[in-house]
Amino acid sequence: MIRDEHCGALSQENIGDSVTLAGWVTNRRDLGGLLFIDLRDRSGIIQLLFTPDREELHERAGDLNREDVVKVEGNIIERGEDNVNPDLETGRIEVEVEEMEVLNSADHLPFSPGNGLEVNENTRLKYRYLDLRRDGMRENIALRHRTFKRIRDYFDEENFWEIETPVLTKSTPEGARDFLVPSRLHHGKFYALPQSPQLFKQLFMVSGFEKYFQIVKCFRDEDLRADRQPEFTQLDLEMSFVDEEDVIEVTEGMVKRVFDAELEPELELPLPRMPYEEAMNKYGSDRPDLRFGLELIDLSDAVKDSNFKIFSGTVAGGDVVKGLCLSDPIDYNRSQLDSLEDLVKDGGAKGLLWADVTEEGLDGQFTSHLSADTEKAIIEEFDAEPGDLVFIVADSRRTANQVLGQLRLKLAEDHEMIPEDEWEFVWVTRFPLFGEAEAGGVTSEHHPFTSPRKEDLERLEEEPLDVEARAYDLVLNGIELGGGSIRIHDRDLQERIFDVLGITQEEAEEKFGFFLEALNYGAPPHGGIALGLDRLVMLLAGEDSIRDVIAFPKTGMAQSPLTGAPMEVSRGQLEELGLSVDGDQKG
Ligand code: AMO
Repeated sequence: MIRDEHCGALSQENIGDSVTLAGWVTNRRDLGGLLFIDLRDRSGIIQLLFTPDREELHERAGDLNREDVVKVEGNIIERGEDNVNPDLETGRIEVEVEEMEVLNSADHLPFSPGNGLEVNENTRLKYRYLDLRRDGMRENIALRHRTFKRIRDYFDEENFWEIETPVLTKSTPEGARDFLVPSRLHHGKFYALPQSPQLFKQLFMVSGFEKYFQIVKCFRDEDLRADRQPEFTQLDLEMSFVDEEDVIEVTEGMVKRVFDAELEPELELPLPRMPYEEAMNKYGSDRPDLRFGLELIDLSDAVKDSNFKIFSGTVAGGDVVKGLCLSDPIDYNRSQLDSLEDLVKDGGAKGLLWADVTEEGLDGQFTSHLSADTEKAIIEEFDAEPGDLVFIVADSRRTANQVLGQLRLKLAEDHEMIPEDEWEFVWVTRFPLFGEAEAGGVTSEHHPFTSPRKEDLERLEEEPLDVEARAYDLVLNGIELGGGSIRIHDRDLQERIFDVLGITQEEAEEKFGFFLEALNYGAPPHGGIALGLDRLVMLLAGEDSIRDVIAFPKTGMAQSPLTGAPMEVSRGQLEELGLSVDGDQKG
């Protein structure tokens, strides 16, 4: 062994010990001949002391550069009372160095890990291995490791088996584009990288494995955001002979294990639940952030007879008038209010009305059109006080909820209403099975293998939008952590669902024939869930982006500044694959 101790593991108990350490030169201070160097390894930092009486050693230490890799031998001594560093775990001791060997010297670095945060993210990602030397990143990666370990231990105790599923596979419909891999042996054919192991885990249930889990990479070619990466990690699980409650219970146990190990206070189970419809109506989102109120208020009843046509006409047409009431509003100027209106217009709403609440009633551009009674009814419905600011949207229920949901988040941010260090979990339940597809017809809210509620089976074809799914999503602080469902285990029902989705029998056969056939050979009732582990660790770490908890993430443009991926390939490689690419190729 090159060393016999780790820097961060030493304490006053080691005073008098002679130790051999190895690590990186972090800081150097020259105090009138006494030379101090902070030596860092993964476990932490310890101060090295070079005294001038060891002249040659002292001189060599003076020549060290930041991030040089060195090995030192010396004795642990107590620091003088004046030299104690309370910010450092090892701040009461130091190593009086007797020998030093430079194991490798470092060139001038593109940035120093110590101030990595001031560097732009592209540079950090290009030199990610240096960025990972930062305390914050190292802690995040360590937290990720601890969390994965706890999850594995938990599911092992719960009798689950971790089983891998193929990465070169066939498309699984999770609503994103597939990443494709061309086949060399079969020109013109492609593997798809899995968007999730959905069908394979269901096949495990047909195999009789009963309880499966996997920490697994998934791949989705979709627009990236702070909480989305093209490759990300799921905790995927599936169970046989279960209903919703069983899956929810085992998931909650895992979440509790993981959170209690890192955070206070202890998580109380069961976690709260909210039907989808309530989430949409009150918060305008199926992933409501419950750390603050600011609920959406339905004014339709209060304004249905108003002489203001925008209100009465909207309600008469079957649409809704809804709004938000803000207490202690900041002093928005006109252009800020206009940009709030742009926000809701970008979301598809026709417009946004706003008014101040005064002792006399409402005061806004549109309020001269309102009778005193309507004003009073609106104020009552909002439970508003003088000084409040109200925002109102008249639109289809879907649009009104959606844009007010976005406005709610924006107003909460502007007013710093979102407390940090609060953990508001909620299971969103009773999802619709289908939503309206943009191109007409319906599309799956989750995925097409989700089971409808038994009671709704007879209206599957006639009123698909009213069919409820046996699905549940786990939401934390407004972020969707995971989603799952009880599945269809009956081939006829699965085919009916494909039919409602407009997937022809031939298409279904071509895409999922292998799976449909499996349903013929004794498929047990089953269900499961998948959680986004990058998101879970991001929340535990208090970060805003999953990039900060992934060792080598992609940029928002799905590129790796480190490796240069994606990259062009040689003509030879393309030919082998039977492919050609438009435009110039490197030869
Ligand atoms: P779903 O598509 O909801 O369900 O995915 C489960 C969870 O995975 C996370 N997630 C992502 N994280 C980072 N980047 C992404 N691009 C990304 N996409 C999804 C989210 C999400 O809640 N097979 C089903 C699960 C099931 O039914 O069992 C599935 O994949 O946290």
